[in-house]
Amino acid sequence: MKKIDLSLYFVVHQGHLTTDALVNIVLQAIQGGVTVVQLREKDCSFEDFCATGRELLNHLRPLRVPLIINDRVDVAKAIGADGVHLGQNDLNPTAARSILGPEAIIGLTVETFAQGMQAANLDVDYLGAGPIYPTLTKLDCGPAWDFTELDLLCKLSPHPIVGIGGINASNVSKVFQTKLSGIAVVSAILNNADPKAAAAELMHRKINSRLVCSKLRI
Ligand code: TZP
Ligand code: MG
Repeated sequence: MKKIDLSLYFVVHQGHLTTDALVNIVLQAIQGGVTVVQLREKDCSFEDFCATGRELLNHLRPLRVPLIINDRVDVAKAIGADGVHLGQNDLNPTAARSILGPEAIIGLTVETFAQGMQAANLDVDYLGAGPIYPTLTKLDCGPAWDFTELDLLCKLSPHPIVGIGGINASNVSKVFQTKLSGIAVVSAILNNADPKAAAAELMHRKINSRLVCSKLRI
């Protein structure tokens, strides 16, 4: 069984940043508590995606922080990334597993409770449930999750679940009243002038929220 700490999952894209600047932000965020990094590039050539991915890998491997590639199994395979994150319309997880092998971390997006339950028998390592809240970072996603359904899925699913979409310091405590294993964020860290402090604040609020829940036995 692969061990992956999903507590604070940072999804990044290069945008106008240089690769050095992106790496710098990621390293600061890791100092603040980020446990997994995903490289998510939507308009990027295979070569550029691989080049940025390799640079991140060079820095993340010594820190033992996994690098997940969004959508592109070919990129993940080419650079030897730790895994891939797949949407419902990407290559299916079974095919991805046969390409990447048993050690690869494979994540799958679920936008509905039904998709979450359908994933029960799939050979994936975690589910990404989103959006938790509406977000400007991804405009083409479905409606936000209902928290009661989300919590039920967390209880029934054999896979750990990460919540994504619109999560920030002001709502993370509420998000962690659910049974989610972790949260995934883009803008809450990437758009913050101090990525380390932003990550640390999210982790701090998670810990406090879980402490309150356990005291109240929620
Ligand atoms: N999938 C669902 S919402 C989302 C993705 C990739 C974007 C999350 O970005 P942010 O800035 O944390 O809302
Ligand atoms: Mg996708």
